Amino acid sequence: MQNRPWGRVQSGWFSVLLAVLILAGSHGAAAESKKFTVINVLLDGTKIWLPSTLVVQQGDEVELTLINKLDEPHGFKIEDFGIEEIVQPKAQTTVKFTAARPGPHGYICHIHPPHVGGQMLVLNK
Ligand SMILES: [Cu+2]
Repeated sequence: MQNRPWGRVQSGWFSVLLAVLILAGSHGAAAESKKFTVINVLLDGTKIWLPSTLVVQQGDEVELTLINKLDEPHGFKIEDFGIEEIVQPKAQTTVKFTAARPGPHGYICHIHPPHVGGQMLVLNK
């Protein structure tokens, strides 16, 4: 009679432990999906895509939501990944790609050279 509750508790913990191990295993093995929001703002008279640095792991599936808060179209280009978008005023767009190549990959507004961009840093797996 008294062994039954113990049996239940132990198998309960075992299930939790098993689930944690399975989750931990899949977490480490599969490429992750990384989502970021990148916003175009005017700061002291300078147009800037923020944040200025994004960090991902090589092989990650990257999803960027590009938001343009300003009154004219702006570009977002990551040449190394073949990304070249125009984001309309007060609008947003989403781009998806795989961060296949490690290293720093700059992003710019390709229609306004003074417009400040940033970099996506892809870490080696
Ligand atoms: Cu621009």
